[in-house]
Amino acid sequence: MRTKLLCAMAVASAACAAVTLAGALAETDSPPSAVYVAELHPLNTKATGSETTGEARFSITGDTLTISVEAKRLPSGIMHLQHFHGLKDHGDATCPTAAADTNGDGIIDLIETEPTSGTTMVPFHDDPVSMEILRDTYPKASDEGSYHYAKAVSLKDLKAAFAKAFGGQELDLDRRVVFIHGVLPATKLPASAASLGTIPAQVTLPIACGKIKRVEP
Ligand SMILES: [Cu+2]
Repeated sequence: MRTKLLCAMAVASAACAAVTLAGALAETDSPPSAVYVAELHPLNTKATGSETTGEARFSITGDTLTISVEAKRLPSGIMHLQHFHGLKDHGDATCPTAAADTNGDGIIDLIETEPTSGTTMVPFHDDPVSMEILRDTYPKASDEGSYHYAKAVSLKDLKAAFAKAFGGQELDLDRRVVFIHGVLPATKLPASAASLGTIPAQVTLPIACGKIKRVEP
């Protein structure tokens, strides 16, 4: 910004051109070394009443992993849990299909996602490195039912926290899936809709899922 202002005041000066060039080089100097993307597709649309979609993006530059999630058509005005899930045995996690509804209650609840998608691994809230799943700092959908989440973390710190929590496993982003959870508290769900511990099924109900794929380089 400052460079632009100075340049505007000293058009065509050689010093200005040099500064501008240096700035441009610095910007192109460090492209991300890897980018992973998950296209999020709706799940449990009968319960949500909306087709939640979005994109989760993982961009690595040096030691910085930037996690961002754009989501729309969410149940509005409430916080939504979001994580990547994965299999603990180095397997390749996939998003659940209709076949995951093994009890046939018309809902794919969190527990029914486990055979294909594994367990809850890394949370996307204000402190992913904490690995704490229960927090009140997940993004909240606007009244229009959308949110944008972005968080930069130290890749080294996240890898260490992950290895500690999951028996030395690597992050292996392209073997994971991203889930967004949560419907309005008043949403009627069958009593058979299972959840984690005492958390209401409305909080953990999966509403969108996407397989993480490496897109760059
Ligand atoms: Cu999750």
